[in-house]
Parts: sequence; C-alpha cells; structure tokens
Amino acid sequence: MALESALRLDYLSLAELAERPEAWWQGVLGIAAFGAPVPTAPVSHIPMVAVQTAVLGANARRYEVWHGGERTHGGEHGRIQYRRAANVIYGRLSILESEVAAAPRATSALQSATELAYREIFAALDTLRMPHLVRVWNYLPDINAESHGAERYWQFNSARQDAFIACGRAVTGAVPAACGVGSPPGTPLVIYFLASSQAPTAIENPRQVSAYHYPPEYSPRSPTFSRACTVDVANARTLFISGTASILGHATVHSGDAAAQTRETLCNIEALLGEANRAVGTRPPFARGSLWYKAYVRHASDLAAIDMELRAGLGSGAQVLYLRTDLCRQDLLVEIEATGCYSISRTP
Ligand code: 3EB
Repeated sequence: MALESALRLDYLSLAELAERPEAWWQGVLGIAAFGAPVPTAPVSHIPMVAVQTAVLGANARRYEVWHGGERTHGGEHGRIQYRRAANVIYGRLSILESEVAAAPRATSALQSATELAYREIFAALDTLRMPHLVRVWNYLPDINAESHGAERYWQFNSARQDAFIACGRAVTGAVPAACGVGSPPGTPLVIYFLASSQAPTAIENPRQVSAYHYPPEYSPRSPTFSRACTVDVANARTLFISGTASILGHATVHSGDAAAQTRETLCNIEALLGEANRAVGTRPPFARGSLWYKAYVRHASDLAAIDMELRAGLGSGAQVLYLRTDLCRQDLLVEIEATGCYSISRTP
C-alpha cells in the first residue's frame, strides 16, 4: 500500500483501523475517539484523544484520524502529547479539574485547568517551532453548569483569553478556528489541536459579528476564535470552519426549532465557504459536498430533523459525524463544524 503524500482527514471505524498496515500507522498524526475506546496502535507516540461524548445514529466511524501523508515523529512536552510532519503538528492534552487547585484569584478549578492547558500548549508550540495554532477542539465538562457566579463556558472564555495574552498571542484577528462544546460532568477538560510553522489566514463571516467582538451579555470576556481559517500544510490546502450555529449578528435565531437552526447554520457555513474561496482562490474551490462535518446535537430527539436538513443541504456524499453534546448557549440546539483538506498535487 503506497503512502498518501498529503495531509488528510478520515472518519474510520475500529475495524478499518485494524486493517491498516504498520506503514500507514507511521504516518498517523493523531486520533480522536468519540464515545469509544482508543485503538491500540502498532506505532508508539501517536496522540490518542478519548472524547466521552456519545455518537448519535448508527455510525461505526467514530474515529477522527489525521494522517500526515509521510512519516511522522511524536513526543511529549509537559502534558502535551504530539506528533508532527513537515510543517504541521497535532497535539492533545487532558486535565481533570481535581488535579489542579483553583489559584487564589481565579474563580474556579476549571479556570485554572484551562489557563494551565493553554499555557502548556503555547509553551510546547514555541519550543517545537510551530507557533501558529490553526484549529482547536475544546471539550468542556458540564459546560452550562454555573459556579462562582458564572457559567462554566464563561469561566473557560476568560481563562483562554488570559493565556493567549500571557503567551503573547493575538486575541482578535489572527486567532485560531475552534469549537467549544460540552462533555459529561466529572470527565477531564480535553483539548486537541493542529498547529503549524505557517501562519493561517483567518476568515470571518459577513453575516455574524466576530466572536472576539461579541458583546458581554454572552460571556463577560469574548471567546477567542475565528469563524474559519485556511492554511497550506503538508501538501494539502486545508479549511477549518469553526463550530457554527444559528447565530445572526450576535443573536441566536430560531430558538426551539432544530430544523430551522440547522438551515441557518448551513447558510453561515455557505457564507464562510464563499469568503474562504475568495481569500485563497482555490481550484477547485472548497465545496460543501466534499467536506468533513461534525454536528453537535443538544437533544438526541432532534437527530432525525437535523439529519434531514443536512442531507438536503450537503448531499449524500458528505461525511457527517453526529455527537450528543451540550452547547455554549442554552438556546442553541445544534452546532456544526466543517473541515476541508485538498491535496495539492506536486506534479501538474
Ligand atoms: C458561536 O458562534 C457558537 O468558544 O471556541 C462556536 C465555536 C462557539 C467556538 C469557542 C464557541 C466556540 O458563538 C459558539
């Protein structure tokens, strides 16, 4: 089996992973397992992420696999496990709030854990000379619970922003694409990411206020993420569309209607695709039918309605993984991320 020569994303089942030869495993950058055991790999130092959120629907492809397209090299830096190829690195960490004490002035252990996590990420990226965070996936236990007079998502936002500032990173403009969704209470804060030596191009959505400029009613400190970004790494042109929801301007629209929220979210994704294609002039352009999607669904009972809208909007060829999670605003029923990864051929 010849190795693919470019970075790629796949959703695979445990059975498919078991059939992959060792040469393929040498190129894996990292694997996130959703509501499923992490696989055993024939190669050491492959970052494995256990995300304890349930997959919805009859989908055995619960493993989100990034492959570097060439031999990759792994290691550890502090709490981060990572693996790198050419100019891209995949990393993961998880922290139990019970492991960290709340700092005297911090409001909670979640805040301490979040700030520690991001400081460790930036320290590792600086040492490894991959300073640009491209895409971050954040799984926050019990995201909507309140403590210390603030929703836990708000606590996360202030600690994340503090760490960005402390580590000399921008908190508006050139910020990574990201999502921040819930995971079961009592599980660790889980973060995994892609970073690069190349600076990505951040993309915003003309239909929405940039999240880093959200007014304080949603979170006293604005969230630090861009709506999307694109970067060429490891012989691939990538597009990362952050968790996207039924938000116009800064307001949630279609409260209580999962189908309408899905349609609005698809309009937002379409707007971002237009902006991204304009920004980088990709040929062929990024097209919604050939992206990898994760749809975060608050109520399992809304799955059929959301799936019907997504099938109609994306066509049957799109890869969609449904996860049951809480979301960062009480009135959001669905949030959808999209990832594009097109090989840049080295021969004409
Ligand atoms: C929104 O558009 C929905 O805090 O990292 C989407 C993507 C959302 C990322 C984050 C939050 C985050 O505001 C929420």
